Amino acid sequence: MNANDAIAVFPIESMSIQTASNETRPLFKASFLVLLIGMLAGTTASFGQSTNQLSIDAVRQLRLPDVVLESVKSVGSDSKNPKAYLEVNGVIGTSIRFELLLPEDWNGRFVMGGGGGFVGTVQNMARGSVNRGYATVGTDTGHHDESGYLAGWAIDNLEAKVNFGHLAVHRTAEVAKALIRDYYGSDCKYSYFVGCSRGGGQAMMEAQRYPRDFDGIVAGAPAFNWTGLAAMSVAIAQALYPDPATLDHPVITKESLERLQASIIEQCDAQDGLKDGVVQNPPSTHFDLSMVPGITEEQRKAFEAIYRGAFNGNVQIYPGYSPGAECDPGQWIAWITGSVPPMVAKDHVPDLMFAFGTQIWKGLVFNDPDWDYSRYNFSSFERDTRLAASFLNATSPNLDAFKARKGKLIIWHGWADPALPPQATVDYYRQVEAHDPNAAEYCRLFMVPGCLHCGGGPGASEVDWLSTIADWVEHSQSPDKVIASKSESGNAQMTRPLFPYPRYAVYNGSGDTKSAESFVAKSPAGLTH
Ligand SMILES: [Ca+2]
Repeated sequence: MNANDAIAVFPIESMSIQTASNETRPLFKASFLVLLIGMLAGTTASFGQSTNQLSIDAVRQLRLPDVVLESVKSVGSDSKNPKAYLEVNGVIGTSIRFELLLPEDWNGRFVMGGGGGFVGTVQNMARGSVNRGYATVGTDTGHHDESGYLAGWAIDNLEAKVNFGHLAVHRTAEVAKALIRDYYGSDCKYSYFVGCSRGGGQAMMEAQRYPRDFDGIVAGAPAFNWTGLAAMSVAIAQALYPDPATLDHPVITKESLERLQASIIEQCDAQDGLKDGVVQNPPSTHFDLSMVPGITEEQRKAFEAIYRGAFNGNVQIYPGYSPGAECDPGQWIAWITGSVPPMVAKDHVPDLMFAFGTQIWKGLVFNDPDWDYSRYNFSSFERDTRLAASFLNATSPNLDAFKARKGKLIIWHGWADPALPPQATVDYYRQVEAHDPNAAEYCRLFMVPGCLHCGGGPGASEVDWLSTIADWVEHSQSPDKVIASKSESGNAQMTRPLFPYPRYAVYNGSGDTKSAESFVAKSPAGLTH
């Protein structure tokens, strides 16, 4: 089974994404429907670009260094895909596969979409943008693995590791730009990268390591500190599954999760001025775990470990999850607490974060498929992970080169993310601000209340991020306020404003609670702007 089957066992959301092979995949590598809906609904106008497109046979004859074009085909328009486009599949180097879509009616722009998990199949979270006239590309990051959460492919394979870490996205972007130039007879006028989860980490890596690749970058719920995430996952695994032989016996039960959720809503929901099932800003919310009734001491300690994160002595390696993130117990079971019986039976992992955490150590850090998480002592963490961090992590707050080329970066993260602790993203952004007090001129963070991993949840989290970044890059419209919506069957049921961190939205006390108009910005110091 793969991660998608795990979620079929514990249904999360009816999210799906179209992969390169036109199959529909649910979940994390694919839980970006929200993003795609936003893109499809976008308003950015077309350039009406005049182009000199090559014939399909001429494209087949193109020769690029170290690139093999495996297939070039024409895809006609239909009710699902209103734009006709050319689909180019190829391989860069020994193993970096990509799929590039070149619309007939091109808007002059290029967007690359990220992947999820360990990727392993050609994935493009921005694939739907072809219907808005974008040339768009995705990659498998240089290895093949259908599960998306296993890393056996990385063992003793430095090339695969570096490709996954950063090189595959960069090389794919360069090759895509070259093919765009050849096909249309002109360079793309603007280039973007949009990703979430692993794709959010790819986005941050691009801004830090290859600042010339993209004019605008959107990093959603980013997996950007892989060794830190691996430490956090194993610290939690040691608390939740101290004995590797009993992965089918979770300390935390569904009933205890429901009690935790009910207690958090009771304690925290109204603290932001509105009882709506959403904790608006967890850092300014008081929550007392000892007040949760009906859970055992062992369960309370396990919950503490989830909120605490990973430590080496007194030094925090990575933060834990934020109160309010348990708003969907099924999500916590699938991602954090387990146990998902088919995953245990097939891959001997109880949940997804256990899988990612242990697989990072086995495949990317120690090259040892038999490594035992239960005995790991974090005292040697820095030394153990130095090499892996050098190609996996996008943790540098120095965005000077990206700033100098006038790039714009939007980072966003759901406060109710059950996969990647949102506090880590906040901590990173504060480092960026410490490095450059004027960082908001080119890099902004939006924290999304009640938003699960990359979308969904009780809050309003649907945002057309591609149009938002394009307006910033092309029209200098800085995102001072972004309207997020929550929709059902394509109709917006609720809208809420998002403000750049550290400000957040609070209810004005009198207006319609479903309307963004009824919310104002608040700074943590308590000043209303
Ligand atoms: Ca609330």
